[in-house]
Amino acid sequence: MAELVRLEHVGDIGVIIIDHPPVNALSVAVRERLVAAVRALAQAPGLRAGVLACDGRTFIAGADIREFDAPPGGTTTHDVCEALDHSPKPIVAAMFGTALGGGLEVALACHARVIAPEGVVGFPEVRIGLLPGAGGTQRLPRVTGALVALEMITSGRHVPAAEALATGIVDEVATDVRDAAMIRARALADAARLPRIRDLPLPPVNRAAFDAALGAITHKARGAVAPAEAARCVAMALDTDFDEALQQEHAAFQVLRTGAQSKALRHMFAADRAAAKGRDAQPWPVRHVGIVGGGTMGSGIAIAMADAGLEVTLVEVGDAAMQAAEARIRTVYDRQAKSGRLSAAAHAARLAHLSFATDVAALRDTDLVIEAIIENIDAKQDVFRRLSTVVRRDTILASNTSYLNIDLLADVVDNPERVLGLHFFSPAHVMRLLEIVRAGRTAPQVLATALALAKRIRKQPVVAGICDGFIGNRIFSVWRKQCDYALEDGALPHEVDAALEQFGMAMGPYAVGDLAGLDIGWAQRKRLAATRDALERYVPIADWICEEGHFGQKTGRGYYLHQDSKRVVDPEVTALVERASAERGLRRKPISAVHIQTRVLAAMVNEGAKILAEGIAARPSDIDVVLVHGYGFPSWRGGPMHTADAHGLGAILNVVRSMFAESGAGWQPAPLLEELVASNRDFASLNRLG
Ligand code: T1G
Repeated sequence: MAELVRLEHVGDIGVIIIDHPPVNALSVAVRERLVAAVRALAQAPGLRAGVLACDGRTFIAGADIREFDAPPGGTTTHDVCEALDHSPKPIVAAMFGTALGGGLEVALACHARVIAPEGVVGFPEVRIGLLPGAGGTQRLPRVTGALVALEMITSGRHVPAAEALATGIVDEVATDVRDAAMIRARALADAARLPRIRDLPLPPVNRAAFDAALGAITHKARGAVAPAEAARCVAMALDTDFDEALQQEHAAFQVLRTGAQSKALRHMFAADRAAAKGRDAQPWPVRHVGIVGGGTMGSGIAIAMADAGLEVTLVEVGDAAMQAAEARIRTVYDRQAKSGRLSAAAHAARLAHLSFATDVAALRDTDLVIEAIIENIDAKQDVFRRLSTVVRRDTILASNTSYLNIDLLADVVDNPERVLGLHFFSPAHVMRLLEIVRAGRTAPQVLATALALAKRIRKQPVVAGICDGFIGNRIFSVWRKQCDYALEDGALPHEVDAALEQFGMAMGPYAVGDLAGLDIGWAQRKRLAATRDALERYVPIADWICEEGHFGQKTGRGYYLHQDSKRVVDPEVTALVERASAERGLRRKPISAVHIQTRVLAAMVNEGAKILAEGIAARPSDIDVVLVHGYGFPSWRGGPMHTADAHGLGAILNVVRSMFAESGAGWQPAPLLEELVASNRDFASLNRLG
């Protein structure tokens, strides 16, 4: 096995090289060897200076996340920074790829930094519920200023090389970073200079701006604790001795590392990657994507594909619809260009990837076609029939349907193995979740191709089996019922929304419904009316609102009155809610936020257990990924299945049993949930098997 860390003599420069694939993460073993290499460099008579470099695809991408569950021990990243701080010879970091977290902290403890043009730096720790725990909150402000450091550390964002140079994080951008770093190291040795960031005075701070930024962080964090803790540490740079501040930063890091939120966010880090893992099959190349249907979804999908540099041909029925689709897409790109998010060159490149047609014959040489027309199985089957006479036999045919049976589409084409579902979430060029729906005959290579495409278009994929609503919409339709029951029992829409926003959701279900349009759900309920279990408790409030022609924001009224882009309580809806209670013979009583939160969670988990037992989802963490990336479930809780484990499955099962006693049909406890409780296991034990 290649050496994890080696010291190479290149003339009078010692090049310390880390080789720890895949991302040169700082494991304990790497850290130990890194300290030894820094000391060996110091003692090597023929070496005047050093370079810290990495083999492989990136400079150090941070501490090894897999070690955070183990008790701390061994050489820490702080020890590495201390060794660099005390090096008698200048050491220059040669950065490229993603120099993140502990990797950036180590680089900041070097005497200078060179980065490759496509390299990025950043402190993403808050995204896994942590904070930079090896001096990042104290060194970064000394080069960028406290306000810039506060934003970078509490947002966790990646900072491109040019910005890193402009803010003083790096000293040089160079194509051959190792070479440039050696030149810079030799120059420091010649000048007998050992510049250390810890010795720099903090640049002047606009206290009012800093305090205002501090105040905004907690609100933006929506229940996540790490950003505020990280901010508190950055604030120490203003008035606390460096070494004292390092002690306090390290203590704060340890508290977060062992806390529930970081455990949940580290679970999500692993869950996202498990869901995206390809199977053994080799993916096919995808260069040219066809899209049938240029409405909101089709246009959004076209943008997502063009953003990834794919050729896109969008087909609509007739010139008017085609031009409307083109205008819809151009509007998005023009807005991005106007806001500065898209350069003129990138704007032009994206539009150059897009072509529009009114005949599916234009899709002849596509590698994949995604149908995104109305949610009507007959219309979709027609499209698939026509496509299979036009495209190659190995062109993958996908439907963006959110609940229809993909097998019925595979039935009407030759070579049904190439058919699957690609369920995007609106707006498709923004929302990260992509449900890849595996049909009964979908070939492994087709599934592998979809997973590879998801990574390319920066989507978070989850493979789902076929059922009504796949994973996300099926669970959404179930826990929404618990919210409707709460309305009949005594709550009002804004109270239910407030309870779930307090739980950490971005928006409550009634506010989301008004935003997305209530007519979509209404059409679906009417579609399912004939098959609905007559014994199921059915709440008619949403139907009553829709029967008034109130579909939410787009009509100015839904669950709320929408005035000047504000949501206000609608007394007529309150009257409808009270009427529903009366017609069910219920005496309304106050419903607590905890009651609503617990019922919603139990409903999600119980349906999730049924989905697992039916093989619709491969593992519980896939369900967490769907709810977090597609439905606003707070990531710092780790998704419903992880939250249930933390809650205790026995307690969840008791709530499900009381829901079944109260509301009957549809609320039977899932056998898998009962089995896990009986055998004292949790959903995490199933993730390890998945
Ligand atoms: N530790 C261990 N493994 C890691 C890792 C890490 N930090 N980062 C990535 N991997 C694995 C990942 O699990 C996957 O493995 C493979 O690398 C490719 O990752 C001390 C406390 C670097 C931008 O938070 O953001 O430093 O599944 O699929 O899309 O104060 O990975 O193939 O077996 O994501 O090209 C701070 C987290 C840690 C960076 C690459 N650092 N990683 O993205 O590939 S805390 C982070 C990422 C810290 C200090 C603090 C991304 C990436 P496998 P990938 P990618």
